[in-house]
Amino acid sequence: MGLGRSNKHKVRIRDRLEPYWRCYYSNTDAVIYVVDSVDKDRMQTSKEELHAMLEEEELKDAALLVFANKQDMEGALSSAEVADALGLSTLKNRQYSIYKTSAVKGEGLTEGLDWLVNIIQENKQ
Ligand SMILES: Nc1nc2c(ncn2[C@@H]2O[C@H](COP(=O)(O)OP(=O)(O)OP(=O)(O)O)[C@@H](O)[C@H]2O)c(=O)[nH]1
Ligand SMILES: [Mg+2]
Repeated sequence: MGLGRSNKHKVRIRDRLEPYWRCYYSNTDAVIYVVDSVDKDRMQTSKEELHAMLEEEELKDAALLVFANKQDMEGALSSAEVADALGLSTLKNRQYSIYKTSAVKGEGLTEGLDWLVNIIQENKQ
């Protein structure tokens, strides 16, 4: 939500919408999780929300693609640091990968999506 709202306001909206997220989980092959690599203060929250979401039964077989985004900005955590902050190595029975991206420069996105397309094709065979 990039509508210039305060964090407090956004958290309130999120708490209201969260119950509806799971309506969209069925028939999901993959989750693409975009992380602001500069927003260190919210990495822990981001970690908790990711792990909670992946506990959903309907996401049991979904591959996980993480974009460590905003790499063009000063102070961005590396993809290894984002992976560590999100606790990706603790994920069990999950196909996942992380790519560093800059959405504004258009970098890293195709690499990540190529990985995902391959995984999904392999899983369908
Ligand atoms: N420099 C840079 N800016 C980006 C990138 N991707 C998105 N943005 C910009 O980030 C702004 C939105 O910031 P976000 O952190 O996604 O959203 P937010 O408004 O902070 O809301 P939150 O979801 O609460 O973090 C927009 O102005 C985007 O253009 C990127 O890769 N690099
Ligand atoms: Mg932000």
